[in-house]
This record gives sequence, C-alpha cells and structure tokens, in this order.
Amino acid sequence: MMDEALFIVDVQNDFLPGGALAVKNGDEVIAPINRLMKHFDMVLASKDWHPARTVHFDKWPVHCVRGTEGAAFPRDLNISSIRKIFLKGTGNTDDGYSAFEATNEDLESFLKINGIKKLYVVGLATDYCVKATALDAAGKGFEVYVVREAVRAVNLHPDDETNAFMEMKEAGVKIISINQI
Ligand code: VGL
Ligand code: ZN
Repeated sequence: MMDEALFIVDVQNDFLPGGALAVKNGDEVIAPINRLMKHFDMVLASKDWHPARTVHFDKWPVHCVRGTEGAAFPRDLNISSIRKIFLKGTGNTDDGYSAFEATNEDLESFLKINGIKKLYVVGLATDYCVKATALDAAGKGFEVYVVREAVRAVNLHPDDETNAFMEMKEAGVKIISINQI
C-alpha cells in the first residue's frame, strides 16, 4: 500500500553483539527486516548519530559516534531499498531517542508529503528508540505497528521490554507478528 512505510530504527553495528552498546540478540532483527522490506514501497531508516561529546554519554557507553564503523549499518542488512536515513541524537545536550528528533530532515513533514499514514516500526532498541519513535508517531496521528520479531530490547531492568510493549499498546500502537504482514 502506498500509504505505508517500513521504518528501521538504529540497526547499527554498535547495537549488535560485539558492539559498544550491544543489545542482546540484536542481530536477530536483521533477517526479518530484510524479508519485510520486500513488502513495502517506502523503506526508511534512522541512525543514532552522536557527536564525540554529549550528555548522552553520561548515561551510556560511547556508541554510534557519527561517521564511525560503530554507527554504520551492518553488512548483512539489505540497505539497497532504504529511501532516506534520518539522523538523530546529533546534539550534545539531549538524548534524541526518537526518529522524530532527526536533525538532517524533518520526519513528520517527510511522511506527510509522501502520503504515509501507517508506520511499521522495527529495529533497536524496543525500550528506547523504537518506543520513543512509535509513541511520537502515534501522538502525531499516524497508525503505528511494531513488529514483535523484528525488535529487541536493551533491558537494563528485566521488565523494560514488557513495560515498553505495554506503554506502546496504551498509546494505541499495535504490536503485531511478522505473519500479519
Ligand atoms: C538507543 C540507547 C542509547 C536506541 C540509543 O537506539 O534505542 N538506546 N542510544
Ligand atoms: Zn544513543
């Protein structure tokens, strides 16, 4: 459908096993995302894209510094159909978890100009940037879906993933299985 987009949040080397801020089993999102891309005319992605010094690194290990290998897409992600990349977390005074805080391009305007009404959100991490992006999208009136098999959580606290799914559901985000697409 022309009014749907797949939105890939922060599938970057530093969030994968071996990376600076590795998400457990984060690499497992790659295969389902590669499969999902074939179902969408519009595929978009965000990158966590931090300056070398930012207050964000008071909370987190240094990760996804702009232009570094850690901030790059993993080799096995099929990037050929990604139409636009939204860079976020680019400032040094805030976290910039949501893709709607991208600074190279305004995501909300881009979606509206392109007639996108439904956003299918996948990627990393469920309890931070996926959640923040999905909640912002729902708040801006988009119909939002999160594909369960194509997201993974940091889980600093063991309940973070469960709580993130609950919070998203309460905001009207639909948590779906890949089989429903
Ligand atoms: C993220 C923690 C710190 C994310 C980014 O992409 O979910 N999490 N920076
Ligand atoms: Zn970050």
